[in-house]
Amino acid sequence: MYYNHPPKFPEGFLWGASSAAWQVEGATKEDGRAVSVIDLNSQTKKPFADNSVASDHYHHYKEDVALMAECGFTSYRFSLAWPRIIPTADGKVNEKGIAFYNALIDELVAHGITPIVTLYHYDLPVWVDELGGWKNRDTIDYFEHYCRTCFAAFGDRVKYWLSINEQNMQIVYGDWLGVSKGCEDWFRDKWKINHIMNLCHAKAVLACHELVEGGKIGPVPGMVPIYPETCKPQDQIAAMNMEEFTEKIWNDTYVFGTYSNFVRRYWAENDIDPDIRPGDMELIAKAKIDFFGVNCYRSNVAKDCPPDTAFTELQLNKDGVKGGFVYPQYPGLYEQAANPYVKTTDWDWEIDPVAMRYLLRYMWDHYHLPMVITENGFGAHEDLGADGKIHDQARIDFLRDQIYQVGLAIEDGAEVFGYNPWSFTDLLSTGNGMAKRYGLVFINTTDDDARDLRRIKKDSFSWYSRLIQSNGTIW
Ligand code: BGP
Repeated sequence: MYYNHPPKFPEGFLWGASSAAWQVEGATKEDGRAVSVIDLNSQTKKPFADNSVASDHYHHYKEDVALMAECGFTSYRFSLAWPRIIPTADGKVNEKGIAFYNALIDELVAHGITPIVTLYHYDLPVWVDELGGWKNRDTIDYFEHYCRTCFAAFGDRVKYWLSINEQNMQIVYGDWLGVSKGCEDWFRDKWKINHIMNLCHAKAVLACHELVEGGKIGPVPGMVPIYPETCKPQDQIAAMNMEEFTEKIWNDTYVFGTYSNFVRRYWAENDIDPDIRPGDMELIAKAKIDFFGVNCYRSNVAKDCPPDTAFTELQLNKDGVKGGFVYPQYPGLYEQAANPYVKTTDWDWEIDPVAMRYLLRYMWDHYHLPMVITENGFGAHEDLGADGKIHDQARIDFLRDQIYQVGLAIEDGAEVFGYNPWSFTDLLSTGNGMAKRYGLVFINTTDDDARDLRRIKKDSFSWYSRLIQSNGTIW
């Protein structure tokens, strides 16, 4: 529907930004933090990025929160590091880890900023991995102990919790995110791992409702809205297949507490046993989520891929030179294709604000649950200009157009209570270190040179601040 007025955001809408512990904190060897698998995994990527420094938020958190307050934030979405809180296999709580997050949360609350806290954002402690990691059902108990520790320590001030960041992407991109390490038959093993993750998620939901008074919790799917390439009927089925295999299977289980007929048929056809044991489905069904955290950066296109098509493996653009992405072909399921109607970033990510409106309406129509945007943003090559500043007009354009579409989705009836783009400060990209920056605040550091880690507000910081002050009415 077209409206004859700009969209309006509800009073009390949460405006903030987002981060994850291993990408922003640094201090990986300080105050008892253990090593995580993502520390090791990211060191295999190029350019090499040293997680031990990252944005050094661990030592700059007060300055960072002061900047958030200056920008006008009313929320901040960040993650807790499991290896900082439970660094050893004996399950002993690291009080210095608790103290750091207590200080951060207190600082946020003192500035009127609502914390939105992710329990797990890829940083599996190496000690858990050595005991079998996501392949081992004991991990469910380790994870529950970690979650209960967090709820008990921070639940008096943190009321919005997020369970697992992008479980779907961890399964879809198992190799890229290091989850498939050690699996002999990833094609089948991933469904066992996924089931264990679903049980971990369920334990977190139940423990949150038990331990946190007034606590709300939801998952964080990584969402990429999918269009059929044409109105050819087979393209529509291909788009539905892609939607199932990249996101819908996960969301349906979170909300309906079952595995859909679609995925059960797929498992049967492909001789896949996800190792569902007695009591598992009852546990999953009991864990009712309160809302969805939604990560969305781009959109995709799918087209028909008949069974006699050759298999082509997906290749991510890993260096930020346009054209590096290889569209995959999955015979009998779907093929991915380029979208001639949208522009792309240097990493070939589609710049598609309308996808945001489509996604929020799609999620609302399917699940009727409130949503908070936990990630959305523009990754770019950036460094200080001759004037010592960052003029990131492209990011301002990106955010403005995306936020406008969030507003339209709200006008359309979707319940959305906050917007937290990725990211507040520059931080390590999952695969590209500091070479791919997302922040509203520049961090003066690079992959090769730690520099002085100075915080420098980009043009987008001032623009976003004005937008927040107007509750989303300046364009
Ligand atoms: C999401 C992750 C984030 C973040 C973001 C951007 O999928 O939850 O951790 O990294 O993607 O991705 P990248 O850093 O690869 O550009």
